[in-house]
Amino acid sequence: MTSHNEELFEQSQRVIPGGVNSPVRAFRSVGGTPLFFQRGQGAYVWDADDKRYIDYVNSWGPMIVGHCHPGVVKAVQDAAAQGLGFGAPTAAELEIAEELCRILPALEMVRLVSSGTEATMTAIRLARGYTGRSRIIKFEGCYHGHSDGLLVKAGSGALTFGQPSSSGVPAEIASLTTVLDYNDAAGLEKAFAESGDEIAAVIVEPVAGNMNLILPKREFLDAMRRLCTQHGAVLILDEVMSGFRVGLTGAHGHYGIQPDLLTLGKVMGGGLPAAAFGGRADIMKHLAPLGPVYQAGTLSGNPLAVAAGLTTLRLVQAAGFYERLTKLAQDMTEGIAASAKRHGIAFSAQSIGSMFGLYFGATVPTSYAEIMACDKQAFNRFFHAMLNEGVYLAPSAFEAGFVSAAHTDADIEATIAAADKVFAGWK
Ligand code: KE4
Repeated sequence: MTSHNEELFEQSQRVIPGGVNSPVRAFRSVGGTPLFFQRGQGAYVWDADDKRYIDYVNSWGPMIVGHCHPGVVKAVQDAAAQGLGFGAPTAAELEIAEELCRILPALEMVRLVSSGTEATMTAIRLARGYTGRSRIIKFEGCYHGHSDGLLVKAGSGALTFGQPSSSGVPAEIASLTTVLDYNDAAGLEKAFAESGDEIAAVIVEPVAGNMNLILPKREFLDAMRRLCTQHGAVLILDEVMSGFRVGLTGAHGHYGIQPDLLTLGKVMGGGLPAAAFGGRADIMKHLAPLGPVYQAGTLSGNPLAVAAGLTTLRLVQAAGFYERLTKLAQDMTEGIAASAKRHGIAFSAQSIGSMFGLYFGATVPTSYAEIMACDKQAFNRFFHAMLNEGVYLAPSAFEAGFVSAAHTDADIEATIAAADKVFAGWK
């Protein structure tokens, strides 16, 4: 019998390029037919054939309290009853801005936008406007959304397609972006030694999640902070994914590194389109209408997205919230890795807070090159085998995974059991 996913995908491809509204959803990297989800509840999602999966994608990070959390749904419904959008300031936008600045000491001021791409694109423009310089530094495998200057050796969907740089990005734009190796402090020192006075900003995922999960080395983060300060460059920490996922104060709080600008998204919108950028007030005051750096957005601060985000931000501050998610992610990665070891399969895994990485390679990767040396085909085989067992992992070897507060110990045990069954039949 034809799957309804297949029918929907076949029809979607006639009117939507690739049948999807974001490339990584197309399953091109792992093969097969993408799943069309009809509903989510807690830790679970159901596809068009009404098959249930334990969800470790969490809509790519936002669903940290689980799908359809009653408090989030009610907040959105209550906001909707008052109006879907005004294009004017609302008290709720003030409330979420104050909450963000209270939770994250890196934020003296903050502005809301509707996507992580907008947040990072604007942070780069702001850094250029503030410094009067044009060059930016990013790191291979890091993904910061799809603005032109950042689609240069990007991660996530761009990396997944093996086309790290996008066509349509003028060479003149790409030439202003220097791409270095993640965790290579010496490379960063060299770049600043050569052209430190030209560098407007360094943008980095302080915990990388778009080439799979890569943790930063201490000397890498320290060099970045020291060199940006020394040369007057703006340090932008892109925590669109890691923010509120590594812990309440993100990767910058976990590692104790102070950015000049910070970008946020995903969790802070609770699944709806809300993102933000912020940081030092002396830089943020260069933004229109105060200063000469322009940025705008019809939907910025949308009341429904703010309601979902603010409710989520309150829920994640519950006592023990992150301790529990950290343990769930640790138990799962340790359980799956132990199973792979029992079955003699070259596999490793790690987690930080509610994020995790699964790798078909004997040791946990610490760089883009080590990620690329992992067995992608083995991951793809594992992905589909786990899907058959009712476990939905990210449909790409180049993505981090996520647990939510709705996942239970039983879900983790079921996931480990599914992996053990898959590994038992691996040879
Ligand atoms: P959006 O424009 O997709 O809201 O955010 C872009 C972005 C910026 N910075 C980081 C660190 C990000 O992870 C992202 C988006 N992440 C991907 C998943 N790896 C979004 C999924 C997709 O592209 O469909």
